[in-house]
Amino acid sequence: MSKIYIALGSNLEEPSQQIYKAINLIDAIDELSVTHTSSLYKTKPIGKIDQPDFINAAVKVEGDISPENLHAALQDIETKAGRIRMELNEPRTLDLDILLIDDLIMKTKKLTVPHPRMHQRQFVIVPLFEINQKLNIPGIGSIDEILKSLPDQGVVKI
Ligand code: PH2
Ligand code: MG
Ligand code: MG
Repeated sequence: MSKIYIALGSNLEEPSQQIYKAINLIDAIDELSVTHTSSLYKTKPIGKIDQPDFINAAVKVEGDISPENLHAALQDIETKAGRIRMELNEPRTLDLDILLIDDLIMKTKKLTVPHPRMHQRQFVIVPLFEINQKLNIPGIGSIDEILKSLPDQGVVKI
């Protein structure tokens, strides 16, 4: 049974509803169950800043699924939410990013685990810390050290 952490984000078309719906759809994936859900956070956009604020959250899921099938299943949910893939960091109805799969470190053309930018983003680390304060990010370090190292990026629990 793998322990998997997924980040959720939305800044278009009722973002909070997008996040709640996505959590239900992740739980509905045959091989997986959602075991922990963070609060929702209102967050300032990082990267391209002239876009609406985001709602972000994180979930822990357990189950047996290959990284490739998990990635495909999450992309399916993004597509169902009406996500149109444009440029990196554009506004989106739904973004589902695999953060961690156990202690796995992997890099393919489609997928890098741990997520390569997760430790730079308060909108990922704050919800993740809420659901597990003891996490270790393989190759990077403990989540409490990462959290302490991050500057304020405008992340507010709602
Ligand atoms: N996602 C991005 C880029 N910037 N900023 C916030 N606050 N939240 C996000 O989910 C986000 C972002 C690319 O995936
Ligand atoms: Mg993302
Ligand atoms: Mg993504």
